[in-house]
Amino acid sequence: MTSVYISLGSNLCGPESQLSKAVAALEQLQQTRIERISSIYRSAAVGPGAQPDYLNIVLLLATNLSPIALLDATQQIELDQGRVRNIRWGARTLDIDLLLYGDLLIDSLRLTVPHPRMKQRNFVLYPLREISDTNLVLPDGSDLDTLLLQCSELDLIRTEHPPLINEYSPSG
Ligand code: A4P
Ligand code: MG
Repeated sequence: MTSVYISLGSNLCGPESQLSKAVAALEQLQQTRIERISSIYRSAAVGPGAQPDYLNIVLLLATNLSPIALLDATQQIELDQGRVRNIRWGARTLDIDLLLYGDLLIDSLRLTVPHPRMKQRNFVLYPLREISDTNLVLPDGSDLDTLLLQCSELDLIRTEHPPLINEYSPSG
């Protein structure tokens, strides 16, 4: 199985319940197991216009699905939860991004891995650090601890929400 990190974000229609529904759907994915799940982080929206704050989490999966099969599955979960694609970076019920797929570098029409914007985003890097045991090294040689030094934690709030699913919380 391959270790895959994904990020989930929501800023519409009850973000916390959107995230827990998505986690429940991911649990049902064939050939895939949820290994770790971060706390929920709140941050201001990066994107156009006035938007509600986002809630974000990062998950570690172990999967036998190919990258494209996993993208198909996660896009279906987005659609099932009422995701409408209109404005880039507009508000959304659910966004699932593939961050890292093992050590693969992917640059195809539908999929770029590592996710091209993950290195600048505190709402991705901090939860990623929370669920990784060691200093992760990305396929391009950059490492998570160095990326974190360059990425301000400002305005990122680790929330007190209970873990989405108890047995996946890193501490429990
Ligand atoms: N795609 C390519 N690579 C990937 C990948 N690694 N993972 C393609 C997932 N999808 C990938 O995505 C557009 C297309 O990207 C997909 O069809 C897929 O084939 P989308 O989800 O339809 O559109 P989008 O999310 O609006 O665009 P984009 O550029 O992916 O946005 P981001 O970078 O995902 O940013 N602010 C806060 N605080 N928290 C957030 O989570 N998220 C966004 C979305 C903006 N601002 C945010 C947050
Ligand atoms: Mg996206």
